[in-house]
Amino acid sequence: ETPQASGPDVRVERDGGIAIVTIDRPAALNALSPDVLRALHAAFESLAADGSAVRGVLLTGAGGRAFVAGADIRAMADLTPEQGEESARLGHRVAGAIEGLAAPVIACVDGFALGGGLELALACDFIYATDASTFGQPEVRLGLTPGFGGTVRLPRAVGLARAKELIYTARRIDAAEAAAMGLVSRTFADRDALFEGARATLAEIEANAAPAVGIAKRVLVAAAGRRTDRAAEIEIAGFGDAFRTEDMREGVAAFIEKREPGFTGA
Ligand code: CO8
Repeated sequence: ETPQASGPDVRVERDGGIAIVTIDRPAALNALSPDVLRALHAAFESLAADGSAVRGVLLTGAGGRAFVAGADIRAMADLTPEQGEESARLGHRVAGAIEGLAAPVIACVDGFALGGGLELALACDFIYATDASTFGQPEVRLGLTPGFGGTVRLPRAVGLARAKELIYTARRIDAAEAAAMGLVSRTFADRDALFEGARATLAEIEANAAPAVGIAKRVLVAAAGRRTDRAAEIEIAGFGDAFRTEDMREGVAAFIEKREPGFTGA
């Protein structure tokens, strides 16, 4: 694994087509200060600039206790309403960079994923977690509201009623409960198993046509929350786009010729 971009709070390592982005601020349980958010944004922008060389991303937190324990509460204490909006906007820009990356991003949660931390995980394509992980939207206990996508993506993940219950109660739930409600896709006994499982999933994805995976992600992100007719149009356009790719010709030809496809990513 080779370090790629390194800041004080966010590390990016590359291992072949896989990038591992680590939020490394364990003394504050990886809380999202404005600096961390800017470094995350820069990390995902730099991965996007690498184009098709990046086939999958694992996003995680360092220190063994937290994925991310939320936005940095100390940094929010004295903000004006306008500055509060601006910090939420910065969070949304990070979510946009994650959702805008063609390659899938798996949130690898080992420990607390609270507030802005859960919202960051929700901006990823799906969430894998260790059994010891904890999830929640504790904002209202601080007099805050979710500001980094919690009211947008949490209802999509778990349904409106469960999202309301989690947000209004500020209740923390464990990985088993999070998995039962569909918030977490898979749970693992420990951190090693978590990364082994996440890498195995990325390898499964990597065997498929990269342009098709990228189009599917773009369509899924763009269609989320849209009216059926609009979502259908987005899907139809994406389906057409797949026909522009060499990998689509190769995948279909390989099926007809009863052989394994040789995808090139073109
Ligand atoms: N911000 C800043 N510092 C934090 C945060 C945080 N969110 N969470 C933990 N820390 C710090 C603690 O202050 C402590 O620092 P120190 O040692 O200097 O006192 C250190 O991390 C360790 O934390 P604890 O001693 O509290 O550890 P415990 O094991 O006792 O408790 C908890 C762990 C339960 C996770 C506890 O730390 C906690 O409740 N943290 C806050 C969780 C929270 O409320 N998060 C939501 C924040 S609000 C939010 O995320 C809004 C999102 C919208 C923002 C939009 C833009 C990003």
